[in-house]
Amino acid sequence: VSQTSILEAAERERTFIAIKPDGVQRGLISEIIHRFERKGYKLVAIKLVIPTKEFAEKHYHDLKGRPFFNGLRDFLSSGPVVAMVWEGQGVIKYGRKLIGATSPHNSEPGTIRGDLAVSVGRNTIHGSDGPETANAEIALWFKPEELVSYTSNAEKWLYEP
Ligand code: IDP
Ligand code: MG
Repeated sequence: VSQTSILEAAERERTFIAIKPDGVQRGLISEIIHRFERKGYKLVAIKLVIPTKEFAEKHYHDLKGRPFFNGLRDFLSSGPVVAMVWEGQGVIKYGRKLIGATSPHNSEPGTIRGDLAVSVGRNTIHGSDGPETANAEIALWFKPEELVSYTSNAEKWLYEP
């Protein structure tokens, strides 16, 4: 067992979460971080960046060819983005639950997009959709040394030994 967590390595899952320019401009940074923090997930990396268009294309490479792709790329690079890595048991899948459906019209109340957004092109937040994309997106946005391993005091209360 690692010295930095009571969780087994396989349970120390990580996901990439980004607050998009609309979320930053609307003053929703703390609101969004709060939802991941209070759930019990651990923040292991965070920075504020304005992605270039080229970088935004890389991030959304799987959507190239879609009619909204250029608008999406231009929007992601239009202002500061809060890039983060969150860690915890099941964080990839449950992070997507906290975020809600892609279109805020379909997002349940209580989710981030359900509570805080109205339109699909301005849905405030990105979250990795699976283990492979999580790894790829973390590697795209962060250098390995920017990921901080530390013991969270809360872990012994969040997880059974
Ligand atoms: P996700 O963010 O829920 O994973 P994706 O299908 O990966 O959704 O699409 C990435 C982003 O592209 C969405 O968050 C949304 O902002 C935008 N997007 C997706 N579909 C549409 C659309 O039909 N019109 C405009 N923007 C869209
Ligand atoms: Mg996606």
